[in-house]
Amino acid sequence: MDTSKERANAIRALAMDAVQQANSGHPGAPMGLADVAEVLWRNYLRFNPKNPNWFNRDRFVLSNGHGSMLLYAVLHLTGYDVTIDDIRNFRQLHSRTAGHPEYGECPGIETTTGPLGQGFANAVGMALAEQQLANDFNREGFSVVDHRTWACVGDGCLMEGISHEAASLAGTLGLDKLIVIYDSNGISIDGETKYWFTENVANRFKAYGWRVIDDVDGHDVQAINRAFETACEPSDRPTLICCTTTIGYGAPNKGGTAGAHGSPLGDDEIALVREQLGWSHEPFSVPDSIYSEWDSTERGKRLEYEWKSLMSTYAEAHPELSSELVRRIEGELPEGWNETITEFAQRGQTEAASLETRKASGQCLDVLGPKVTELLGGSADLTGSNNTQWNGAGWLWEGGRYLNYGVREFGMTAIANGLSLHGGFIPYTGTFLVFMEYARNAVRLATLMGLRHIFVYTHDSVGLGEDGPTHQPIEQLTNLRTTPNLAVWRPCDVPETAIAWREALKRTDGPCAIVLTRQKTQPQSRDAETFGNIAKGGYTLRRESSTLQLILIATGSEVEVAQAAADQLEADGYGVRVVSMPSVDRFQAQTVDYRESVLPKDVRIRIAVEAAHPDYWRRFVGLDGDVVGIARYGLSAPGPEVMAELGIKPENVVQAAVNLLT
Ligand SMILES: Cc1ncc(C[n+]2csc(CCOP(=O)(O)OP(=O)(O)O)c2C)c(N)n1
Ligand SMILES: [Mg+2]
Repeated sequence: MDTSKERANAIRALAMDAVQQANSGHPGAPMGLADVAEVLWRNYLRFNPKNPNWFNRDRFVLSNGHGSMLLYAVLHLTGYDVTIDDIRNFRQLHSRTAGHPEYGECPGIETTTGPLGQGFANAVGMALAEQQLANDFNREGFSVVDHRTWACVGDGCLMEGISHEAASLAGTLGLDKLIVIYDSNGISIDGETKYWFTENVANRFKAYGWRVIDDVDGHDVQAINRAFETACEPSDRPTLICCTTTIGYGAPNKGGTAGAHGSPLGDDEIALVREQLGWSHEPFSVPDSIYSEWDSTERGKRLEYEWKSLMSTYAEAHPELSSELVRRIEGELPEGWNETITEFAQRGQTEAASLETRKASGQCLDVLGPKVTELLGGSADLTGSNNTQWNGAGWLWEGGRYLNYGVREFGMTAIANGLSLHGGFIPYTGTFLVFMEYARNAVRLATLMGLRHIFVYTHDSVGLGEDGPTHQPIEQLTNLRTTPNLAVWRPCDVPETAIAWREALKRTDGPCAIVLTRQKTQPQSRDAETFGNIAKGGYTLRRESSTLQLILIATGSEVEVAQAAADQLEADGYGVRVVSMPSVDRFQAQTVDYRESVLPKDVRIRIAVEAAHPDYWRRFVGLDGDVVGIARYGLSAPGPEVMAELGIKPENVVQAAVNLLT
């Protein structure tokens, strides 16, 4: 028998047997893609199974992540630290071979791609990272950053809107080392896609400016080889390879049908597959001869060794560039960055001025941008509104370090996740807070994967004014704050904004959302100790002048509302404290003693003030407190009028306080 078929059959058998054993999973895609994978991993993909993080490896993203058994099987066969027991434990509690290829749990998994289409965009980000690093660091004779990014996508990925966003931008950016393999099997969960997915995919990608290699028989090894050969020839465009495959290839009854997509084939059908493929081995048993043909450890070692040798001569020829590249690869921030932004925060304190926090954020970027070269920013066509382009950043299209993502929030966020996953960059991405929802699932995946990625969300409340309720966020802050592993900051003035940026950059195990106003906010005065407490996420901004009776908790633009209410209440003889809480998650991470010092348990009369949905704050104000918030959609009018009309004003806070105090 043709040995490549045998090697592919090893994937098929592992996939169908693991899914059968788990009684859960997707055998169809791995069985359909096995021939393509066999050619790719053995002949084209450059990787080192013994060092999955080798920086110059080719990246491979399985965007149709339900086919995870394809990946687990190939990682196992090529020599990664994925054992046959890992395969046996597919989808079991705490196993490394999780339901979808979850990032960080199994060596060789480049990203988490359960949600269809996002892997495509992640791959675009990875290819962009490679392109930009190559531009910055490669020198004559030293192509130290030089790898391809491969992605496999299914019908589902290409139906998803995000694939349109990401493919469109990838075409424009000319990501020539991006190669996407389309698993065209005409099947998705509901059955034959001819009833709901009929566009000409090849022409669609040609229209995006891609090189398209069409009509490749995904079960003909020669044809696949030829297609990959062509895809690796130099081009100025990304490449799409359309492979026609049979889902569940080898299964006589279920193959070619949705029945092979997402459930075990069943013992009878599996027996027939063994017969049809001529694979007589027991489940989870692969002959040594096939293992040794798959084994890529020697080749991988050699590839990495060659790169390391190149890096050491590069270090001699270009010592500064080389140490900068190594720093970037290791994800270490440059010396002095922290001092720079802290000084800026201090200056913001002493030279207090009324300013939009989005502009304060722009000023932070002005000081950080030139120094922190790994920052790669962009906005979904709201650059001037988000204040995300620092002075001198330059547009990416003219060789600068600022990317116009276009009006593509979801694509932007997932592409930037890819930049982060690749390494060498810390991306930040801007849009209006309300349009975070367009990007929502990519935000979620950034947190799930623990990525360094800073989300800049401006126009953070009804205070944005005339654009009206479609643009005025209400429930979004709660959404962000209840997202696990997301740091959220909603600063009230320049110093808080600068500290938010500092803390966001310090994070290495997850993303951060910085939520900013469109409108000006008043500067708050702080002594040195109070200033130092900003980084604790919540702190006493204003101390009561007599026995503490009431605590006002506020964030962002409502801190000044709370302050004005406190002026009035103090004048009326009440002891009122104002707590600024720019980051709830950060505050919650403080010691019990610290939290008690800010919010003493026995002070039960508390009012939270925030121009957003009130429910979130109940956890801090309890049943004896109150929230001045907004539980309806906004209104179109000048910002201050909308705020007042919806009750975000000092008089209302005073009234709520009096109600509770008397
Ligand atoms: C965003 C998103 N929507 C829905 C799903 C559920 N889902 C998983 S696979 C699938 C069908 C995918 O079809 P295709 O990509 O053609 O995969 P194939 O059946 O060919 O393996 C769906 C709807 C998902 N994982 N992600
Ligand atoms: Mg399909």
